[in-house]
Amino acid sequence: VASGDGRSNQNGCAVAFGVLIALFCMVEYVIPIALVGGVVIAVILYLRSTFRTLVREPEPPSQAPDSGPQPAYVQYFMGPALDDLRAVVSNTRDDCAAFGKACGKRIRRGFLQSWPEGDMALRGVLVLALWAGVAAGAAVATLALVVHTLTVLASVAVARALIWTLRVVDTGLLRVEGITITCGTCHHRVPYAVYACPGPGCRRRHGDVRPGRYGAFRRVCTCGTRMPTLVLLGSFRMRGFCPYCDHPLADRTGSAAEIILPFLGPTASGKTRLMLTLVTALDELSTASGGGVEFASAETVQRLNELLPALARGLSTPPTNKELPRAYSLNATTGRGAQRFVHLFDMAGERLNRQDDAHELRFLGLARTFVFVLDPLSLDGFWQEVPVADRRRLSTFRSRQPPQNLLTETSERIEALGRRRRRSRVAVAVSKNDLVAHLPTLADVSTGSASIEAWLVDCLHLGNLVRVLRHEFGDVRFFFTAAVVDAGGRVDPSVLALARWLFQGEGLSFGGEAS
Ligand SMILES: Nc1nc2c(ncn2[C@@H]2O[C@H](COP(=O)(O)OP(=O)(O)OP(=O)(O)O)[C@@H](O)[C@H]2O)c(=O)[nH]1
Ligand SMILES: [Mg+2]
Ligand SMILES: [Zn+2]
Ligand SMILES: [Zn+2]
Repeated sequence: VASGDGRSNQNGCAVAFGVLIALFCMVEYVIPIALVGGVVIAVILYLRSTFRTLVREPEPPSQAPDSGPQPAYVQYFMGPALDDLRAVVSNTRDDCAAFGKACGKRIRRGFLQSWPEGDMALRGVLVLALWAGVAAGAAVATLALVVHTLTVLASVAVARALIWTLRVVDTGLLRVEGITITCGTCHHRVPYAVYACPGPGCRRRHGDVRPGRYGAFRRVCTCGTRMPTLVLLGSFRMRGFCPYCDHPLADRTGSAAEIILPFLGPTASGKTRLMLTLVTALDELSTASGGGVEFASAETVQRLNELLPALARGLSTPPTNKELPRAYSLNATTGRGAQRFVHLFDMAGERLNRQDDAHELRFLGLARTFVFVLDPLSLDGFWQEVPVADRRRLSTFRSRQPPQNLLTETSERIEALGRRRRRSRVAVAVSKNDLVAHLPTLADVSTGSASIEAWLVDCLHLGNLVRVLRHEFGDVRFFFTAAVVDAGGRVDPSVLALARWLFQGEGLSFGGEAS
């Protein structure tokens, strides 16, 4: 019995010793292994979730197009980056939790439930190791996610700051260069053109392509076509439309400052003819300086090609129709690199007489330079002096409406539209000079502005009109104009002089005297 007791004691000691060694091994190895395992698994789960979200998704644009008004993809840092961040965080968290749970289950089933009842210490160590691993993994995963979140947030902040800076710089550059966009059809000043997507077969329109929600330097249309956002990158090369009336804007609009030039005067005073010769004069001056003039819209090409041949053949220009005028848009450049969009507004005198339409003539409020056309033949004081022999011939060209009231009212209308007086300029073109220059009544009048002004005031009793003009405009200049071209198609020098004054005052300088 005694020996039997001793053996069982020995057995008991051996078991206790074995358990101790096992405990020691577990504490020494299992817990560190669990810790390392937890960390490695957390890192793997984090990397897997990041890889799945950022890399394995299809190439950017990785999201659906924006459901907002613009048919384009949202720029990555303006939205999707935060969605991806949310996805990485929640996926990593869910994966880690799932993995921790799965480990717990396995240990419970595989080890703890099949182990002998009495080995509480071993079970304790295993549970401890599991928790240590889970805790270490959770800590490392949390750390990785915090670093990830901070990095993404910092990148988003930097990218957004860059995009908005780009937008401010772009707007600033346009301001400094005085670049504006005016619709030639409805005469609205357009803050930014609507552009047609240049992608083949794509008819989508993009409202505001400036750097912002949809891209920094480029935006991606729903069809996948990349579109430049900045004038510097050539956004003006896309086809632009007016956001107010949906009509096409002038070609390359938005790439240079504009000159708005309204021609105002009574019916048959000579506005259309003067406008046509000014187009020719601008072309001559630009070409002579090393630049040139392009007609900037298909409509301009069509309408000017209808009118200009009459001028070359010395025929009469037809009366202008009474619709709201559509601009003749030209893109003029000089040899010195200056470029301007010139919008010429030629309206029927009859329409100008209608006071109730005043609010429709928005271009009057946008222009800084005006051409008032004054037919001397329409003034009774002048007509009386025309020799009877000439009257018959001249009466076919004569405007029947004296200009005083119309021009006075028009300048008051311009004033009311808020032009800053000191900056606006008016050229008074005393028209049809080729027809009347030889008449005795003009014998003593030179072609200088002061001389013409004195003649209008003293001989033709237009003192009141001249006073109103001097009051309403910062700069008033008087010209005699002969809206004719010679056999070689060259415009009369009087119109060249008018063109120089009109366009140089708006920043188109042609250099030395172009003959
Ligand atoms: N010879 C000559 N004819 C001119 C000149 N200016 C105008 N005319 C003629 O005068 C007539 C009226 O000229 P337009 O330019 O059509 O007049 P308008 O002011 O545009 O007239 P509406 O459009 O009806 O308001 C036409 O027969 C022109 O050919 C000019 O400087 N010289
Ligand atoms: Mg006309
Ligand atoms: Zn418009
Ligand atoms: Zn498109």
